[in-house]
Amino acid sequence: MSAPITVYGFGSFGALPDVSPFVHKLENYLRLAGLAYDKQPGNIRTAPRGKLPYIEHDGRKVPDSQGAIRYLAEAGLADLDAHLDADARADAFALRSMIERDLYFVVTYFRWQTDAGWAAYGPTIRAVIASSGVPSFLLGMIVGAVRKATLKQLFAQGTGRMDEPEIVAHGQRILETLDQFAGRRGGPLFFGDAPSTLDAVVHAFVAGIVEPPIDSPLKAIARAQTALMARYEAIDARLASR
Ligand SMILES: N[C@@H](CCC(=O)N[C@@H](CS)C(=O)NCC(=O)O)C(=O)O
Repeated sequence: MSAPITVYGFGSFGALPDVSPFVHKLENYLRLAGLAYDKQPGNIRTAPRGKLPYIEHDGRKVPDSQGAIRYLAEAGLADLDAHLDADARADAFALRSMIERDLYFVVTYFRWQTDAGWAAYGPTIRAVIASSGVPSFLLGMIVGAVRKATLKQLFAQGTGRMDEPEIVAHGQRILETLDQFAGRRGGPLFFGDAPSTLDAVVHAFVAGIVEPPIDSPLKAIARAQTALMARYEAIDARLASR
């Protein structure tokens, strides 16, 4: 029997297993691969790369959702992408990059920067930070500092310098591109009947847009992408059966 796997994340957000789509992706991957895991609250100050998620397995700490997925394949524990040919791998890499390095910041903007987003999301971040043991008299200050640091990242990355219509248009372009690709191959999942890493990624990020009680224009745009939503529902059903 293999050593247990522990996933370090932040904590749930309503129906989502974690506030972070990267933690959600990794949990999706493990569930789709049928690998049991334990979930623990992580600490970004002691996390191997100062970010969550990371996993612990067999005495090793492995940072980064994709790093953990690569490690699981190299350790012979699971490789959900073994069935992909070179063409599918190229598509999957391009789409994952677009989601994780572009759509992520659009989603971040609508959670952390807009007044409506922060009104809905801020209390969850406050609860996550409170559960890490921050004394209540410091809580407001720490939450404010974390929000400020996140907005600084958004500005440094570039999304924070765009005006809102540009951000919406960019998010729409990404969701429409995903919809195009979703309809390109036979379903029910992105690359046929067997799940892949891209299914885990798409599910986590689409869920992060359509499920939370955050009123952003992205929600209606995502819901209008029928091929993408069909894939999302199929992955969701697959996850529910695990
Ligand atoms: N490439 C990383 C990204 C992880 C990431 O950006 N995590 C964010 C939360 S969504 C984080 O830990 N942020 C803490 C910080 O930047 O201080 C992965 O795939 O795991």
